[in-house]
Amino acid sequence: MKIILSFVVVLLCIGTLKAENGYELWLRKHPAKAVNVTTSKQSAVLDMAKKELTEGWQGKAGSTIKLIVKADKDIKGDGFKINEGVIQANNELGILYGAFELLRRVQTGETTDNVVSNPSYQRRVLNQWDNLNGSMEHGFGGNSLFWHKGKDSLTVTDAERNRWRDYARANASIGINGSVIDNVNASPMVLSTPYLGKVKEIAASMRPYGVRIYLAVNFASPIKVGGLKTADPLDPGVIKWWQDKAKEIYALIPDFGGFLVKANSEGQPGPQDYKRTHVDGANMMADALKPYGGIVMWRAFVYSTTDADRAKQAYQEFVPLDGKFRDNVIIQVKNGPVDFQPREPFSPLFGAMKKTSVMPEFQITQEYLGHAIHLVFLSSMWEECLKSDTYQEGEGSTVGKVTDGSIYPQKYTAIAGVANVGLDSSWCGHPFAAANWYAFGRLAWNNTLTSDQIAKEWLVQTFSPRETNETLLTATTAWNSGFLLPVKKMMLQSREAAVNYMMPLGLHHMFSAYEHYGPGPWYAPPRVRVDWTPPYYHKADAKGLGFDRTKTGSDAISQYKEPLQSVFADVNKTPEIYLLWFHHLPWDYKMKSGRSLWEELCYKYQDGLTTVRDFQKIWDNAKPYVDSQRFADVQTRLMRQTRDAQIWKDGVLQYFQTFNNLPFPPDMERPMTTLKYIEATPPLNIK
Ligand code: GCW
Repeated sequence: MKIILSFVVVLLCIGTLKAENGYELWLRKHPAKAVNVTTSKQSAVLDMAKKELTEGWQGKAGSTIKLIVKADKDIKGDGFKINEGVIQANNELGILYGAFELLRRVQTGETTDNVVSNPSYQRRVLNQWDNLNGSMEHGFGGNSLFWHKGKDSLTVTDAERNRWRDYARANASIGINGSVIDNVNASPMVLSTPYLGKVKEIAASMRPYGVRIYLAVNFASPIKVGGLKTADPLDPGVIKWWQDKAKEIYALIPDFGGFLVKANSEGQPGPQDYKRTHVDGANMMADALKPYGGIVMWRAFVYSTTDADRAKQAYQEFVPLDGKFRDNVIIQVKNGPVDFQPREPFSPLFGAMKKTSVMPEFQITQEYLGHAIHLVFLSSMWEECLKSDTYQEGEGSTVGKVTDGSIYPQKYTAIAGVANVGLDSSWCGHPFAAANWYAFGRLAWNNTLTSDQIAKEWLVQTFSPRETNETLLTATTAWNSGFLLPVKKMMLQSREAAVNYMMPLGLHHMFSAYEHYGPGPWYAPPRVRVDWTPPYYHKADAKGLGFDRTKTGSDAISQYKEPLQSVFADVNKTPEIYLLWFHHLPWDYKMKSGRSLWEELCYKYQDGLTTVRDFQKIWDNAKPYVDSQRFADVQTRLMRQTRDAQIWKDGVLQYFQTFNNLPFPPDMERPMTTLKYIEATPPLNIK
């Protein structure tokens, strides 16, 4: 009987699932139940919390919820407590976060009593790589939300204000409280007075949701905008220029967050242009912002061709500067030592700078993970990084703990995510890419959450049936087993699948030069700097494969604290997921599975491809539970992902065969296209 009922209910659902474009994200409206929300006082933020609860309540009809702003020793920063219908926080923003959490808990069926929730990081910041002409660097969710070209580029419309408010609301719902609204490859123009006028407008739209504005700034701004002859950080004129600029900004935007700086990196100007150090540059800006409580997020993403191993350079440059930065400078470090690859070990800078605030930088936009075409849930990758043990202060000194203030005293703690959000109606392009935005926010709030939990929360909020009447609730069992469990499993497998079909076993940076999408392990034109070409990283030759980073090679392993150094030094102890990151090994090297390295590689690629093919089946089976628009959208993208996984496998393996001349294992699927064809085909991501 139950089964029949579930079936009927599913059929009912199918009939009523209206097309959705994804604009509502994880905040989809359901018919609300009656609720009585009381507040200890009146304010704009509390009114918003009240509105969210009243319009989104799905708990018991007639419940009462009290919102109380009152300090409590268990509540830190903008954290909150939820217990027996009361949300308590130190400040109003905490109440807003508590309201979103309560709604989520009701929806996901989690406890709503005895909840104490404090943020892992004080500053939870998106980095928009938005250019002032409206394009986005590696953005796949459409053009910039903030900037566009044309003579009206600085006039602000109501439609824009509404969109910014919706963006801020989505961020607030997951605890994100900051946004850097321009690209780290920054245009000096953003600091010009007309542009600051627009920044003021953007800040005003986001302020009610507690999302502060930050700007990425160009180090040469005093020359380009100020008309000075130099940008030398020790020059009194330059110092004064930044002080005046800070004063101008804070007069417009009193809660301005601060600056993000990419200096002396990939051709950007910086203090080294004047024979000064990162400390000179960062401290000069920090001093200018200090009177107003602003911070400087100074990126450690630096490398040049002078060292034989790019993976070592950030550490080499920054560790000697430890302890010299002002307390309102935070060094922003990418999760891995090279560059947002599908898999890297954690950056050795984490935990190594003991007297300086350090913040992780993750990449939400899928520059190296299939753009908005591949379904890849990045939470697994960030969880892996945050839980990696640096051993810097003994066992348990995870990346999470050495950056969130629990091991080292840091005046400011922060975390950044390079955003995947743009003007598309679905915000991020791929419907599942929104899960990565969501996951970043949730991990920034609680860096010990599991990806399993995050995937579940996101799926329930993003796809659960909107109906809430009793009969339809009996659909839950069918929905759980027919949709939630298989689709969650797919999400949780997706990052490993991408690693497998792109670059398994510690391989990295094997992308084609075109937009870092398809395979290009062969790409090495004579005049391109070597550290921008894949052979620099995979080092394939007739004998073997991989980058020797042990003592016999670049010795990058010496940047890791014991016992990790010894683990990575020893090929038998190195986890196989990092094998070719640390070692150059013969093609016939015996793997733990008993296979040779070559065979294992073949099977990994095969595994990645097969897993993605299975994703197509999982998604097709989920059809009854998804509206037609989102269903078809994901289905089409999965088709392309599967084709691309095939091309990755065929391209990379046939390329390696040109070195090793080895046959494919007997039971492995044969390629569908020749290497020659793949090399000559235009980049995969171009339709
Ligand atoms: O991964 C590289 C990207 C660049 C980016 C750079 C960075 C914004 O290919 O486009 O520039 O990293 O993080 O600064």
